[in-house]
Amino acid sequence: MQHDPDRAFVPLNFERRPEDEMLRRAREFYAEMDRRRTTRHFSDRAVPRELIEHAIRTAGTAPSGAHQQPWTFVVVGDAGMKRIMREAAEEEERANYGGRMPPEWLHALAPLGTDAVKEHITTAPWVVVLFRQRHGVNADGSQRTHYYSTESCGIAAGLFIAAVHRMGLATLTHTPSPMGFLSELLQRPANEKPFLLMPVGYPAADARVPDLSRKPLDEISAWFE
Ligand code: IYR
Repeated sequence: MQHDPDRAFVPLNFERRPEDEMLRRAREFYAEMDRRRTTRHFSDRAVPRELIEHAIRTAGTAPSGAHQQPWTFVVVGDAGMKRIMREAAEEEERANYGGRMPPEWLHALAPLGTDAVKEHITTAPWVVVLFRQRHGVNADGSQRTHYYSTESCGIAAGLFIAAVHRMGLATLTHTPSPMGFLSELLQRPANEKPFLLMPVGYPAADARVPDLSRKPLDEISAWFE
């Protein structure tokens, strides 16, 4: 590696723990994350802005290609903007559910109970739209390549979802398709592409989730020991 001697390195601030404590923490974190569920049913109860700020800060700790941090989190709490976003998303989704998605896709979605109605966009107090910066823009307006921006944004989204769950709120990963209308509505620059829309709030008192189970460890891993 070509190490640039002018770039500072600092000691890693790493906390060593006894193995029994590591195992306890690993179990506790898994148990907490395994309680996370995606629900489509949100309460309109207000959520302090500071909580969303913290979820975004946590997402921003994600590793990224060449540490380029190729993400912008656009946060919408404005009721009028949420209504316009919902209308635009529902228009696209009506086309999707009404024939643009092939039968195989509709069949795969059937157990999740999704449809073209996107009530969560107007009900949840906050809608966070994660934009992926396809490339950076230098001070002179020229383009700077961003490496692995899709993977980077996926990791950041995962941390955002974990942060939201950990603080006691719910979110939903929604990918209205196509999503281009969000760039225009939210006035994003041309280098940014909408990646994921995540309403954040309390689940509704009568929130329901599909009766799903998760694949066990042996189905999601392969080991060479
Ligand atoms: N974008 C549509 C369809 C949809 C697709 C997948 I893959 C899902 O897991 C859920 C929905 C929608 O948001 O309804």
